[in-house]
Amino acid sequence: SHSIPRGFLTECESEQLHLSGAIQGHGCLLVTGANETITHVSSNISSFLNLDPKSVLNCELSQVLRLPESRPKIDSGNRLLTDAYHEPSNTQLSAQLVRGADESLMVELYHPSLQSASSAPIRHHDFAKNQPHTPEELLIEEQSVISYVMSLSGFQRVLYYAFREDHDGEVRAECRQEDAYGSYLGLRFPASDIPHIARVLYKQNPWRSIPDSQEASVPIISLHDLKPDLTWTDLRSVSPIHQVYLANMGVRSSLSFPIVVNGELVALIAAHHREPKYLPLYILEQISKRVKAHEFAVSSFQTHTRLRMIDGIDHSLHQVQGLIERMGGLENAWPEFSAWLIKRFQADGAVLCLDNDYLTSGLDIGADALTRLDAWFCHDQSDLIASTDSVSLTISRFPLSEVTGVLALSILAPKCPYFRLYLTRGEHIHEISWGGRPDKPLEHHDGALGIAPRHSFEKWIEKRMGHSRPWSREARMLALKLRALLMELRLCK
Ligand code: BLA
Repeated sequence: SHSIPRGFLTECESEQLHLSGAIQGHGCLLVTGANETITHVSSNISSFLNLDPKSVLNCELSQVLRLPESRPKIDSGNRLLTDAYHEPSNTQLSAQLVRGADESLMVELYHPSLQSASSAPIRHHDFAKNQPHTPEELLIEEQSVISYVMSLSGFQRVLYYAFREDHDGEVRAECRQEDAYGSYLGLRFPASDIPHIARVLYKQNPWRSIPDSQEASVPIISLHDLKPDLTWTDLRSVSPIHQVYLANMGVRSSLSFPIVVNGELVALIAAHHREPKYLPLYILEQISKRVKAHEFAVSSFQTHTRLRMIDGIDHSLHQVQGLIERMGGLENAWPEFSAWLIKRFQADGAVLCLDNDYLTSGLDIGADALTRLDAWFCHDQSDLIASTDSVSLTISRFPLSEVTGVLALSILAPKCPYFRLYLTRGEHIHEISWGGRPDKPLEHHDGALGIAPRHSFEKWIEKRMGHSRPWSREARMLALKLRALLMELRLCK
C-alpha cells in the first residue's frame, strides 16, 4: 500500500470536529440561544421525551423541560448536573447544562439509569497537593493518578500519554487488566494521531468521553440549518476517522482527561475498554478533581525545574563572563571558551566567525560548509538563534558528514564584525519503539484517496538516522542568554 510521510496531514487537520452537526446517541441535546429559546435539537429527542424534534424548535426551554428554578448561573466552562422533568409525559431525566458560545446553553439529557451509581458511593475528599521535584517523583505521581482513574472508572487499560517537545507522545505509565489488553508502555505515537483541532477542544473541556465508539451518531436539526458549535458538549459526535482508529486498537469505549498546565496540553490520560461503558457524570467529576490535583503537581514540578534551569544558566554565564574577561577578549579565550561551549551545550564542535575570519574547535570546517551555514542561518535575520537536528533536511548538499545538528547564534550591529557562533552535533543513531508504523497509510474510501489510521499498533522499531540529539529548550534558552551576554561584553568595540 502507499504511504505518505508524517507531517503531510492537511486532510486530517481540516475536519471541523466542533461543527459535526451530530451527537453520540446515548444522550439527547437541546441548544438554546438568547432568552433560552431552543435553536437546535438532536433528532433522537423523540425517544427521550416522545416529542417531534421540529415541534420544539423556537420554543422556550421551560415549555419543554422543568429544571430547578434556583439553579446557579452557569458561566462559560462551568457545568451543572441536575434533574429535569417533562411534565406532559411525567418523564424524569438527568440533565447536564453547559454554557456554550455567545450565551447559548447546551442542555444534555440522559436516562437517569445511565447516571445512577453502578458501585458503592465514592467518598468525596480533597486530594493532597503533591509537589514532585525530580522526574522520578513526577513519574510516581503519574502512576498514582492513572491508578486512581483505573479504580474509579473500571476501565481495562489506563495510559499516561505525555507529549514531547516535538509533539509526538509517549506512554510513560500504564495500568491494565492483563487479560484484556497488551502493553503500550514506553511506546511512542506520532503527533498526527491527535489533530490540532482535537487538541484545542481538549484544552477547553475536562474530559472527552466516548462510551461506545460504534454507536451511530444522531443528527442535530435546527431552524436555519446552522450547525451549532459543539465545543463544550460531552455529546459531540465521534469523528469517523477516530472511530476507525479506536476499532483498530480494540477500543470500544474511550475516556480521556487532558493535562493542561499553564495553558499548554502536556499530557493525556487515556482509558480504554473493550465493551461499551457508560459512567455517571459524577464519577467523571470526581476523577476530574484528582486530575486537577495532578495538574497542580505537574505545574509545581515545572516551576521547580525551570527555576533550577534558570539558576544553572545564570551560573554558567557568570563563569563564562569571568573567563572571557580574564583572557582579555573572545579570541584569546577561544581555547577555554570553546571547551566550555562544547561541554555545556553537549556539542561536538564549535565555530566562531567574525566577518570572514573563523576559529574552530572539535571539527574541521571549510569555507564551503561555512558559506552554506551562513546562507541557512542568515537568510532570515529576524531570528536571533536557530537550530536544526538534521542539516541534511535544512541545508542542501551540506559537505560535512560529522555535522548533523547545528545551533547558531549571530550578532549584527553597526561598526562591529559580523559575529556568528555555530555549535555542532554529530549523528545520533538510535532506535525508537513506535505503537505501530507512524507513517499514515493512504487508502480509498468513498472513492477518494485519503489518510487512514494505521491498522496495527504492534510495536514497530524505527532505526532513526540522519538526526543529532535534539537541542533542548534549555540549550536554546542558554544560547539566547549567551548571545545577550556577548553583546553586553561589547565584543564589537
Ligand atoms: C482523537 N486521538 C484522538 C484522541 C486520542 C487519540 C487520545 C482523543 C479522543 C479520545 O480520547 O479517544 C490518540 N489514543 C491516542 C493515542 C493513544 C491513545 C496516540 O490511546 C496512545 C496510546 N487519527 C489518526 C489519523 C487521523 C486521526 C490519521 O490516526 C486524521 C486523519 C484523527 N484523532 C483523530 C481525530 C480525533 C482524534 C479526528 C478527534 C476525535 C473526536 O474527538 O471525535
